Amino acid sequence: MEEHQEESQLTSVEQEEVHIIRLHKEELLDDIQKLKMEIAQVITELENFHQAGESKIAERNKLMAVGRKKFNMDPKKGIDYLIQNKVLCQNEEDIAKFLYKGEGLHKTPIGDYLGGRETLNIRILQSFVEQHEFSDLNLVQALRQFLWSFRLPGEAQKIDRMMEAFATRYCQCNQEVFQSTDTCYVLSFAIIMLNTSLHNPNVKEKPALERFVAMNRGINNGGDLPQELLKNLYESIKNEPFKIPEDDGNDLTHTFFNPDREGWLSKLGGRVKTWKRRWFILTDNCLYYFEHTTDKEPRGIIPLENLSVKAADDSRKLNCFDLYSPNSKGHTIKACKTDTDGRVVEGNHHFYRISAPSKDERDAWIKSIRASITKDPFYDMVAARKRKLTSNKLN
Ligand code: 4IP
Repeated sequence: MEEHQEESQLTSVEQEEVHIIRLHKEELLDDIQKLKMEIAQVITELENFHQAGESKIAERNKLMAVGRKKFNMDPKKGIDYLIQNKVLCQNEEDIAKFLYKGEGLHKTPIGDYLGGRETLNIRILQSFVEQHEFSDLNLVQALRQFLWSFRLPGEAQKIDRMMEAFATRYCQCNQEVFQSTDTCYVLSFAIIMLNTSLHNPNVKEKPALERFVAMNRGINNGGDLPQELLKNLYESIKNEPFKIPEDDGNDLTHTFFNPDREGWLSKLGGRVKTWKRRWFILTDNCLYYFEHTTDKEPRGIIPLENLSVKAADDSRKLNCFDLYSPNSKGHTIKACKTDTDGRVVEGNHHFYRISAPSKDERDAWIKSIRASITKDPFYDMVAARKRKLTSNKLN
C-alpha cells in the first residue's frame, strides 16, 4: 500500500524504470530457482555415480577374494576365474605382478603355477623374475629374496625351469659376476644343498668351507670362482639359513592334489600284528595312509628315502609287498603315525608289510614306489649342467 502510494508520486519515467527493475528481479529469481534445481540434480547424479563406483569396487573385491581362494586350491582355475571376471587381464605381466604381490595367496600354489610347462606359465615365470630386482645383491641375498616369494615345488622339471629363470635374471642384473648363466645355476644349487647340509639336524657331518670350495671347482666355464666370493656365500648361509615359506591353511590338501598313485591297501601293524585297510597316497617321495579317503590328516606318514621295496609272500594275505631299510636291517624305520589318543608318535615298524587287492595292483604299487625312491630331483639337473660347464673347459 505504502509502496504504491510512493510509486504514484513518481514520474511516469521513474515508474517505468521501477517496472523494468521488478521484471529483472523476477527473472533473476527464476534463474536462481532453475540453478538451484540443476545443482540439486547434479548432486543426486554425483551421489548415484559414487554409489555405483563403490558397489563396483565391492563387487571387484568380492571376485578377487573368491579368485584367491580358488587359486589356493587350484592355481590354474583361480587365474582363469579372475581373467573371466575381468579382475585380471590376460597378459603375463599382469598375472606375474599379481603373483609377485602375492596378497592372500599361498606360496605353494604360486610355486606350482610358476613352474608349469605351458608356454603361458613360462612367460609368466619370466615376467615374475623380472619383478625381482637383484642388482648389487650377492647370490645368497638374491636367493633369499627369490625363495621367499613362493614355495619351490618338488618336481624336478619345475625346479629346473624356475632356477634357470632365476639364474638368467641374476646374471642380467649383475653382469660382471659369472661367466655364464649355467655357472650361476650350478652355484645356486650348491648353496641350496649347503643350506640343507648345514642346518638340517638329520645331516650329522657338516661340510666345512674347504668342502664347499672343492664342490664348486671348475664351474666358472672351466675355471674356478674367486675364493673370497665362495667364502662370503658360505658364511652367509652358515650364519643364517634360508627362510622357506610355510603355507598356513591346509598345506597337506595341496600335497595330496596330484599323487603319483593312490588306492586302498591293507597294512600289517608294527608291534601288534593286525591287518588294517587304509587309503594310501604316494606323493613327494612319501607314502601317506588314511582311515577314510576324505580325511585331511593322514594316520601315518612313511618317508621313502633310504627304503627299498620288494614283493613278499605271506601265509595270511595275498599280493603282499614289503617296504624295508636295506642298510639298517633290524632298526625301526623312520616314520610317524597318530596313536589312539590322536598324538603324533614315531612308528614301530622294522618293515611295512602291505597287501594289494590284486597282483597287478601290487606290481603297479611296487613300480611307482621304486620310481619315487630313485627320483632325486636335484641330481640329474645339476649333473647335466656340471658336465656342460666342464666340457667348456676341454674345448
Ligand atoms: C594297530 O593295531 C594298528 O594296526 C595300527 O595301524 C598300527 O600302527 C599299530 O602298530 C597296531 O598296533 P590295533 O588297531 O589292532 O591296535 P593304524 O595306525 O593304521 O590303525 P601303524 O604304525 O601301522 O600305523 P603298533 O606298532 O603301534 O603296534
